[in-house]
Amino acid sequence: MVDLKDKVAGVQEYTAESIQVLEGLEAVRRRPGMYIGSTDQRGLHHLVYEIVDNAVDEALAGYCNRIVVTLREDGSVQVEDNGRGIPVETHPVTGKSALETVMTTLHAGAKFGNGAYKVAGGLHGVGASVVNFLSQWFRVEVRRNGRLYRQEFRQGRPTGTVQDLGTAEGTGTTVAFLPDPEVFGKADYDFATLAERFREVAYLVPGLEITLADLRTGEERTFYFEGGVASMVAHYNRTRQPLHPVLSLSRTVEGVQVDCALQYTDEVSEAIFTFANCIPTPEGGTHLTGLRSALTRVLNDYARKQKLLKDDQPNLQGEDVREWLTAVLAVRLLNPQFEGQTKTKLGNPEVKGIVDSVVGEALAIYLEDHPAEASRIVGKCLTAARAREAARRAREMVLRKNALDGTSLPGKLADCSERDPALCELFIVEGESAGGSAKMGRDRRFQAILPLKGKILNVEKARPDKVLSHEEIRALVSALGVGMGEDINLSKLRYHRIIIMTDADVDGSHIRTLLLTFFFRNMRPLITNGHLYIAQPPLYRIQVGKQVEYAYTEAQKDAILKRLDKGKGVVIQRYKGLGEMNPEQLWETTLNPATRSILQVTLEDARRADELFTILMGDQVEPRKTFIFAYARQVRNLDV
Ligand code: 0RA
Repeated sequence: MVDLKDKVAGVQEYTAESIQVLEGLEAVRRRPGMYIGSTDQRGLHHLVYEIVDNAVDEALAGYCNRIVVTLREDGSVQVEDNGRGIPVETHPVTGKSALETVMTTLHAGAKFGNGAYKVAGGLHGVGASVVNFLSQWFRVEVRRNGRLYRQEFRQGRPTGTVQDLGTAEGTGTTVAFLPDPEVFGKADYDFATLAERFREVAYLVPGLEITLADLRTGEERTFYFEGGVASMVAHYNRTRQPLHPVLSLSRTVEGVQVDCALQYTDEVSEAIFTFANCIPTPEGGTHLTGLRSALTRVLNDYARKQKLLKDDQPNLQGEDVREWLTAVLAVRLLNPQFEGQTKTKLGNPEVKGIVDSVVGEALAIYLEDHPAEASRIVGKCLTAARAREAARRAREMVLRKNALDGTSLPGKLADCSERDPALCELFIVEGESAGGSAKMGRDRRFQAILPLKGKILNVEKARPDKVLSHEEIRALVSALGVGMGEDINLSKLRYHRIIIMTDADVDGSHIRTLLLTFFFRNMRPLITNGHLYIAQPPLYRIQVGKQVEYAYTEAQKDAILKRLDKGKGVVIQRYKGLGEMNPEQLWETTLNPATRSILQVTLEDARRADELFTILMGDQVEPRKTFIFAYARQVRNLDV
């Protein structure tokens, strides 16, 4: 913080106001970037816009129709307008002229304008004083009351009061300034950039003529458009084939002036340019939201009413009604709120509804009155909707293909470390808890685990055409890496043994049936090449003392019990599901190649599963129970 007392000491004649003025000046010179964004070429252009915008305000107020901007050899800029002239009369309280106050007080414009400046522009509204503060020299000449006045400044400080230079004709203001080389270095303006902005302003203020003259190069451009935003749309579309004449409207509702022009063309490229008080709003805001909402609503209403959109067709979406559109939307309001990253987004909430209703009404009337044009426009929107749908489907295909090609492995897969597929096994495990045990119990060097959610097979999802929409099945396909159907590529198979491991109950056999059917229909070569197996977990655990044995069938259980001495106290545990086994038991009984038994699936097995699938879909319970043991060939103690 600056200590005011230190500053004021010994300068007793300073008033409170003059201290404030000095503070503003010093703040701006210390941190110019805070006020004009940067001190490069953009900042330099910003200075020019700031002064021009003041003249534009005078034009918007209806008092000025000509502005001449001159870039001079020495790097200085002159902005001349034919408005009323900035007041030079002395203010009774401050004892200063309005001119000096505006040029030496931060944000004076708003305070000073008070109604006279009804719609204040100013790119960021920092005011002419900032330009003055950042200029080596700054000179204002005013023609007013039949006389010519002048006041000059150096680095923001007046070198004297307003001088009366004698009689003069007309009215107007001429500001000339040299951006301070201490701040900006050598002034380097870009003619094209400045010209584009002035072209824009000329569209937005119809009837205003703006000339940009560059004395360094001799270049000169003059912009003048009577047609306003409609001219802007026509200009933008000059290389396109329009579907109808430019539709434009200008209305003021509740103090908000809305100027909008739009035209559909046969070229796909949404182009909507929005402005608030002549300032571009590339970040959009409430005015743009209102316009978009009106377009979508009115075009849908019209298309429905005219039966161009059938009852069973979904509504046109926002993007559909903008795809072929060029539009300019300019609003003017008293207190614009600029928001967003770069303060180029209009925030005033009331503007949305106003733009929506004003534009909606005009568009609805236009469509009603011009049926031929209307059907051309709606036709384009429908085309856009169809294209959007087609694009969505194509995108889905690509994503699905990508998800299935094995380049991206599913997150739930616990892969093995071995990279030789001939040595690798994939266990497809039913249920989260069994999946957990399997992950812990496996030999992670060559055994991978893919857990499937328990309720994988409900009848609806098992419908053949829906199977692939099942996330679990997609995970399986991408884990295997071979693709499916006609594109199947066995050389990409990531595991040479694929082992289905499900509970020995109805749900388990249900899931096996689904998986077998799926493999039969979509990956048959996996079966014919002997890659597909079914794990066989034990049904019983039989313990006598420290001796433990497992039985995989009822007959086995009986044989074991017969062999054992029953007097010692036999403990028999019946496994109802894989989840009841801890990791060690699972390894011992079902995973360990040295001790487990697995069943190799034959094509005939799968074919019958496929047949059975239909039965299962028919909800017959009985065949499910016995199905798997009926036609799977048992392979015991298969060596790795
Ligand atoms: C407010 C009041 C009056 C003139 C202006 C603003 C004005 C400001 C600028 C800035 C650049 N050129 C300008 N031209 C005019 C005068 C009001 C009156 O005369 O009654």
